[in-house]
Amino acid sequence: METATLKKHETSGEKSLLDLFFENDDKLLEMREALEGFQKLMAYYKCAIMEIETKFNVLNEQFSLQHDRVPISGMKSRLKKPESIMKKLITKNLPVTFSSMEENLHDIAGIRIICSFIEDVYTLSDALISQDDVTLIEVKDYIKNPKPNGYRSLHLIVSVPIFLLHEKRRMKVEIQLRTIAMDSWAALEHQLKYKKDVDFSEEMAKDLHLCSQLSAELDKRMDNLRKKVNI
Ligand code: 0O2
Repeated sequence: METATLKKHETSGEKSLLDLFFENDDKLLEMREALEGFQKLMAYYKCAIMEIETKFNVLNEQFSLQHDRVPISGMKSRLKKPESIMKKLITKNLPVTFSSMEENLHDIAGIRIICSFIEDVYTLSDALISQDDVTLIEVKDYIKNPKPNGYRSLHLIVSVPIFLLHEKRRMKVEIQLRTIAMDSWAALEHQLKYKKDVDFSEEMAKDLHLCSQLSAELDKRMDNLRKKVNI
């Protein structure tokens, strides 16, 4: 199988990637250093995600001991893809460098916390930002002030220390806290929005907005019930 692939490659006249690399040793070295630098930076962001995840797991555990229920119904994390990082820097007319990535992009590491009730969103965010190693950089409260399309969530940008073998670094993480209802709306809206061959009419946008209002009503009523059963 390998021989067949090699033969095809040889006869096509296409240059081997290895030949391209070794044509210019300096370039190869630069490329390798850049790749290693990128992988290292992404590993630091991954560590920051782990730190924040641990903090939320601890809060979830402690809350469950006090209230006999868990405030976190789900947690998802992701590292932004290299092509999305590049696209964002270029679109914002920013230098495409590692320092520019760290300085200007706040959502390379992202965590989404799905909460049971609306009050849990604020309980957890208050508990997190009051921790003395967490620095709050920015808050966007799209629950109190939803986006015009109806999007609701609480966004926090924080920095958190990660402890490496010989150094301590602060890394930024974007945290999105939302209820199950907010998450369902956002997931469906995302699917509808990214169906590129469908024109999103004004009427459909209105409908989507109405769905967001209904989901806000659902959150409110559920939270009222929670208060009544006192959990
Ligand atoms: P992904 O793949 O989720 O990361 P900024 O990042 O600050 O330059 P912006 O729009 O001011 O841009 O940031 P904001 O408002 O904090 O929103 C960033 C993220 O929130 C988005 O990430 C989405 O995850 C989510 N979000 C914001 N608005 C909407 C919305 O209308 N619908 C849905 N479904 N999600 C939304 P990315 O970068 O888009 O992508």
